[in-house]
Amino acid sequence: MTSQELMKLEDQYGAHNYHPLPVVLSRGEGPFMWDVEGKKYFDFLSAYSAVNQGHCHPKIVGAMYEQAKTLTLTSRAFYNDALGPYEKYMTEYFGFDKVLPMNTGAEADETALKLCRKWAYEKKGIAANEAKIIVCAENFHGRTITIISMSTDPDARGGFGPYTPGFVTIPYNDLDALAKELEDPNVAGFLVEPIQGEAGVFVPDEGYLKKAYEMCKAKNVLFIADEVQTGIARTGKLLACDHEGVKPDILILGKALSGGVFPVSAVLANDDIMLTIKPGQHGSTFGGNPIAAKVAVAALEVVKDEKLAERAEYLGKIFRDEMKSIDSPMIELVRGKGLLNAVVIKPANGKEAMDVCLEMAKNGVLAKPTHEHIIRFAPPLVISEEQLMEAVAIIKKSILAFA
Ligand code: IF1
Repeated sequence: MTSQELMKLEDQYGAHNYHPLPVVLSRGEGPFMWDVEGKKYFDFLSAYSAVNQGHCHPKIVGAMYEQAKTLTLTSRAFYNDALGPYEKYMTEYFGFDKVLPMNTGAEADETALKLCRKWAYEKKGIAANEAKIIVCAENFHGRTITIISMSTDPDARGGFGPYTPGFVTIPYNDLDALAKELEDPNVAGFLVEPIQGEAGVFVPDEGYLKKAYEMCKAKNVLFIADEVQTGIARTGKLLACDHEGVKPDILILGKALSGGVFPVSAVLANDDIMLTIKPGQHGSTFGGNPIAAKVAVAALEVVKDEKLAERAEYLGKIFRDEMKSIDSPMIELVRGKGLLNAVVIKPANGKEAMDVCLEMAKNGVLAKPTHEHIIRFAPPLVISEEQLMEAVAIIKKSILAFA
């Protein structure tokens, strides 16, 4: 079938909850994807940072294939022989006592919220149903009812009420606002993205995370980091929190934990927090399944073996310098960390970010606008310097096409 026919099928039979770029992809390898007509593209979205290890990484896909032939799912009603070794590997890798395996990022965020509340009642001594969790404006943590209850985005939350109570919203990157809310003894946790992804790759001031962490500690409040998008080497360190030497009380991971081959998410914490959830109080049919366990170990090994954090750090600097050097009035601002970057586009001659993305797609680079005027650039971290420069040339050419 042609791209046109396939897009028509989605339009006719699929819910209209997305507005994709008109490109129909059928194959991926490393930093590249191909459409059904055989046109080759650089992937500069990486499935929102799920494919950090590159498309169809042979080691990760191999692990999945081997396990899929052997045992796929037992549920947690029984033990399986892949989960324990994964949990040991995972906790040692990130330096926590325990891991709770889930599937999607939203589920892992929900898990972290439940864990925080349980800890609040059992350890902090907050009265039943009084616990509050501080969240940031413009956050993105997923799509469930509770998570959209924490959102300030009218598209994400509008029309889906009534909302889950128990959240307090403060502006991102605002320590004074945090200090004020931390005065409330019923506050149990502070949930934060180390860099706000959906908000347009908003990087907070240097020292923000460190100071916020210390302020939480002083008030016996859990610092909960949503590293679903920023984690696993994307920003130039294994975790974005590592840039400031912060070790969260609760760490949330997803996306690239599987290299994008399979939904795998996780929540990490130490025993004093994690063991407040007892058997029967939380779980999931698929969480901790043997395929996920094997895939996640392989995906994390690739991150270390191929030094993806170091690559992201090095290539990110080059990328931002190249973007800043483009001589076009459309480039308003370039920001990011590692290979999680954004270019803020100033509309010119009636052309805006979406037009730039369509022009880039035509020329062989796939990226997506967010918030109308921001383009996110986040290639797989396995991209070589030479390939990056090739893509940079395409991006430049596409932006200059509107000069
Ligand atoms: C979509 C955005 C990115 C996340 C953080 C949890 C989740 C996400 C920090 C939930 C998910 C996604 C989901 C995707 C688009 C995307 C996104 F633009 F919406 F904000 F990446 F920037 N925490 N982010 O970024 O994980 O349940 O989806 O596995 O289409 O909704 P999930």
